[in-house]
Amino acid sequence: MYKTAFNKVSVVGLGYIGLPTAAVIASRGVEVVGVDVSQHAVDTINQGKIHIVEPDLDMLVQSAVTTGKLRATIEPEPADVFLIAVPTPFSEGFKPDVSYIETAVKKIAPVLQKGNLVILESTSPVGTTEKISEWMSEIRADLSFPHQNSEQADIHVAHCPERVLPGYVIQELVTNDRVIGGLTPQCAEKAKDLYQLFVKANCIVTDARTAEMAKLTENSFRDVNIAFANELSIVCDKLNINVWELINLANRHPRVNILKPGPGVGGHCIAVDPWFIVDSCPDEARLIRTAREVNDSKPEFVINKIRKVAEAFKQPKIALLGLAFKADIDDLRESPAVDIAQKVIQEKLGDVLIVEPHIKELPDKLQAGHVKLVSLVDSFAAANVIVTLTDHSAFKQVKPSILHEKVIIDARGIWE
Ligand code: SAJ
Repeated sequence: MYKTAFNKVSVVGLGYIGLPTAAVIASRGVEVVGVDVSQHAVDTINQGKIHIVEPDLDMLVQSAVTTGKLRATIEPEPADVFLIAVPTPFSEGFKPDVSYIETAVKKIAPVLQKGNLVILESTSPVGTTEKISEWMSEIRADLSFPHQNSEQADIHVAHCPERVLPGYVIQELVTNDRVIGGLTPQCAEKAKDLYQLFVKANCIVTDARTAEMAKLTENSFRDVNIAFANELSIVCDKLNINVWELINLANRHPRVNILKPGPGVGGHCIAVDPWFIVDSCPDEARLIRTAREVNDSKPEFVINKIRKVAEAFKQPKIALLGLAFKADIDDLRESPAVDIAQKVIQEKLGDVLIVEPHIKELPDKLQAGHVKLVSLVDSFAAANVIVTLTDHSAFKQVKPSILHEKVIIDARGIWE
């Protein structure tokens, strides 16, 4: 058991970040109340089960619920800390949509009490933490907030962006350093006390705007580097050079470390967050915008390859290997592989065999007469064209001798 000034923590948003965070805090002996708009999520968690897929999360939630340290509700209730972990997608024209944050903040405002700490974990455009302080003050004129009253405020407000990698969330929640940005230095120190309950790595304090930008920078750095690899793959295709061999060779230089080209960048973070910087500084963030455009153009490049290859067959049978947005997970959200499959199906480029070992049924948008979800073995038995869209470990086991009998579009470089 840990000694702490926080007796009760409320986690608002029980998704991929909120639920693991709630369970980890509860595992440290603190009472945690999770709040979510989904009755299904709330009911599932209260039964000690989980509604999302993440290794080891089921055991952690089950134990936290069984010991009475974690429960979920629809309506917020008073607590010492409110930790907001709701989605921040983009809307029309790649504009950040902070409406989930605004709704969450306006829901907790009525139950706030003097001395409370409010932490925003959602990835957010610069300036959002100041805004949540303002939104709360509009509803609670009886309390003072850090944007008005600096260090003397009744409520403390900080931003501590989540940085965990899907598939490794439970481990990274504890082992990753945390950047904690307060609206005032005292806000940051208070938030640091909370994270030190469960983070074994460094908790580094800064101001809220820098913390917001740090998170956007991390994902933009990755996006720009993947875009470099993707652009190289397009250049090499034109110059008739094997990009995988090229990258291997270039990476032998002690200061070169090129990432992997692929069919595009998926998921709900790296393909989204750079737009938040572009939206704030459209004239300045030129490289960041171009990287997004390069990565977003990659699915069409792969579809073009499939079109060309399919034309050569009387009866093209196209096996698409992988739908998930990255290796060894079941997450199909914002996956370029799904977009590519959808286009191949819509354009009726041939019979389509989809191999995705992590799902049992095809998503609705990929259901069509000439499409089947099959095993890897069956796909190789039937298809004349094989396209790799996700680098699942299972696909790496294919014997090279079988590959010679097929036309291969290895967009992930699995067999290179
Ligand atoms: N990808 C490539 N080539 C590569 C690496 C990745 O094409 O060399 C593709 C993947 O296939 C995938 C996409 O990029 O489609 C993103 O995958 P990822 O593994 O790079 O990242 P995410 O989106 O799963 O998680 C990222 C992480 N951020 C960084 O690594 C900087 C994670 O730490 C963040 O917490 C997460 O975003 C988030 O929630 O923001």
